[in-house]
Amino acid sequence: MFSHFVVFLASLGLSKNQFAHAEPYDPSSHRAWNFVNGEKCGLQHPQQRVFGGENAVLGELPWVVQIIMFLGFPIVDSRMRCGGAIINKKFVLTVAHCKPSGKLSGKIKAGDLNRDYDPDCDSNNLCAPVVQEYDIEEFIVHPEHINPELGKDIALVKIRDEFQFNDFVAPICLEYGDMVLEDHTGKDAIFAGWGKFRIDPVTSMLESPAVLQKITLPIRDENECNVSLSNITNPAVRDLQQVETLICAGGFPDQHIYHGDSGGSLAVLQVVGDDIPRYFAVGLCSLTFPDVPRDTPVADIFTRVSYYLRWIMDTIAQENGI
Ligand SMILES: *[C@@H]1O[C@H](CO)[C@@H](O)[C@H](O)[C@H]1NC(C)=O
Ligand SMILES: CC(=O)N[C@H]1CO[C@H](CO)[C@@H](O)[C@@H]1O
Repeated sequence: MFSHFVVFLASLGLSKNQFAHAEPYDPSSHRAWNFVNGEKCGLQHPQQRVFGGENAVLGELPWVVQIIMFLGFPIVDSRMRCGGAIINKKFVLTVAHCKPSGKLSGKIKAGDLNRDYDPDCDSNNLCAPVVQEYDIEEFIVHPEHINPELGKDIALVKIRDEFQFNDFVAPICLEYGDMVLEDHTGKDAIFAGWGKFRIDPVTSMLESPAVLQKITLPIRDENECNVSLSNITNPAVRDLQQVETLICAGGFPDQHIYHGDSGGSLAVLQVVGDDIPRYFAVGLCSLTFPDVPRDTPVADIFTRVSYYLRWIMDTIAQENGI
């Protein structure tokens, strides 16, 4: 599963004090609050339990979407594919470096499980509705984003039309209240994507899965994040990082994330008050290290969503004219 966008900037001409100090933000009193965290956010609707294995099942991760790039025709190179998470009927949360550039255009696909079949059916012959595909109306990148190695790697994708919510297409929740102050260290998070996921033993080529893959990744502490940052090759870029705006996860030998998973969300199951447990988007896959040898694993770097909640809410408010 995966992503990797290491961009070398020869000279940046930036210094650390040019970045405004960011802080986590509680969005629950924002004027756009009723546009997110709908009644059905962060719930799983598994149609059938599967024990063991990494294949996701129908309805298990209904917020997961693919961002497919087109150059007239769909691009098959997994480095040109990304993931994202539905947060309401019009918006997907992803990373800025997934924005289609040049002559590329993008589309959003929701409600998919096995890319080779549509509709997807389980072994009991229970089928999901057909996959929903939408044109992108606007790909809104965080205004201070320059490149993924510098952080602020976050974006909102506004689709034309609206997602039709059902058990297989539904939003993830955004953190609110005291949750935005938690660093989540030590918790298990789930991550899912159709990125490259294994090396074919015969051809030694990296293979992409047909079925959405899920993986449980432990959230690491800040020190582990610093170790990951130390693996960024360009020192000028590395030293400008603000570790508190990142969240690091995984990095054990069998937990590599590969090309094609950028933008996917790291989801943590939380209970707030007397509500039922729901999945919340705490991170977005930004920088991974697929070339680091597996015996010196390095945790993958995600954008910490809680630092950008004010921007997310302001953008949704603006797009809704409120
Ligand atoms: C991580 O690095 C930053 C910047 O160098 C530093 O301020 C912070 O104390 C480090 N954190 C840990 C846990 O070592
Ligand atoms: C490939 C690479 O640079 N790996 C380094 C990542 O950072 C750790 C800790 O600083 C080093 O031990 C690795 O060699």
